[in-house]
Amino acid sequence: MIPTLTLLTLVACQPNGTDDTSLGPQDTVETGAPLEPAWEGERAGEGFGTALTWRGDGLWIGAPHGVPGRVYVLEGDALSIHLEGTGDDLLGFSLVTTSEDTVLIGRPWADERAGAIWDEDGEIVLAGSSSDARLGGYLAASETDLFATTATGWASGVNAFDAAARVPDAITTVGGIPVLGFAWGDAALQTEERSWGRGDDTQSELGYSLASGDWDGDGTQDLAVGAPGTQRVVLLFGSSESWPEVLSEALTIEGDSARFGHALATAAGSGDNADELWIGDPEADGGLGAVWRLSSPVDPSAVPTAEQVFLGTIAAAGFGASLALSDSHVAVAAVGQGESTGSVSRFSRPESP
Ligand SMILES: [Ca+2]
Repeated sequence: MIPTLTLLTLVACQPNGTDDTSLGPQDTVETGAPLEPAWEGERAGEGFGTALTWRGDGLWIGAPHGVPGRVYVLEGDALSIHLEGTGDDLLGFSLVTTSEDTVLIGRPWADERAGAIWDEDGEIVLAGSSSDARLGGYLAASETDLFATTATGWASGVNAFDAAARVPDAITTVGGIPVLGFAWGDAALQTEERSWGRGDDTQSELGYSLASGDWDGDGTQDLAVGAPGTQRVVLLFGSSESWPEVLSEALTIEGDSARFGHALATAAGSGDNADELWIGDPEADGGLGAVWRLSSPVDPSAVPTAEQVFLGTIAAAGFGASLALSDSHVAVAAVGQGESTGSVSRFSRPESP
């Protein structure tokens, strides 16, 4: 029996509904000049930028919705096709860079939707157990293990976890523990030992996006959970006990844009021990899309502020649908809709405020 805890009870004691919790209108910060306007995909509707990951100075870009799926690599100013899948396989729907600096690639519709994980040479690292297993929709890497979502949970080498829920919308690891996010249904978050409900707010899409990092710089990993349906991001702070057995704090950050929290990304902090949390909304500002950064380190006893760092320039392009941070750069995808090719912008990473 999995104990269930409602997140809303966790956040109910936090300051809420005051001016301090609202981002309010903000100007774009002029600290991150784009190195180039953008790089575009080659095929209409291929979903260029659906997934992004950095390895060193190279940016890996998934374009899963073309047939076949494709992975591009941007090195310097040169964009090249690195891998193509076979058929309608969604190659590149997910990407992750491991602690050993290898890039792994999800291919969730491969082989009658059994799914597979490829290494960067197109060799199979892990394959789905049966048709419709959909292995590899999303990927997460801990220091030692790779976790891939399946149609009902996650798989990792010989281990698998069936959450008996819908197809997960997100996965991350916190302190080595895999956490699944579900935007709909009773459970918003689930680990092997515990699940968190979404309470009465059934439209919040709490669990749509996840990111882990040490937001307060206390040496213990924390979790950020996006709720873009209600323009919120919830922070769960780990304790010195093993996560997630004890949650010392929960904070809710409220945005005033359309889908604040749609995308989350972690950036290793500069100058202190805390990580930075970056937040994307592809529908912000009348459809231009925007990207925010939380002030760092976060004080768990106060609602953190978020500054808008980048603002999209093309309506309905979906700028901010996905994000990836390296030590020196920020990549932001405008995945686009319909027949759009999608594009990815690369920015110098602004100094921490
Ligand atoms: Ca922490």
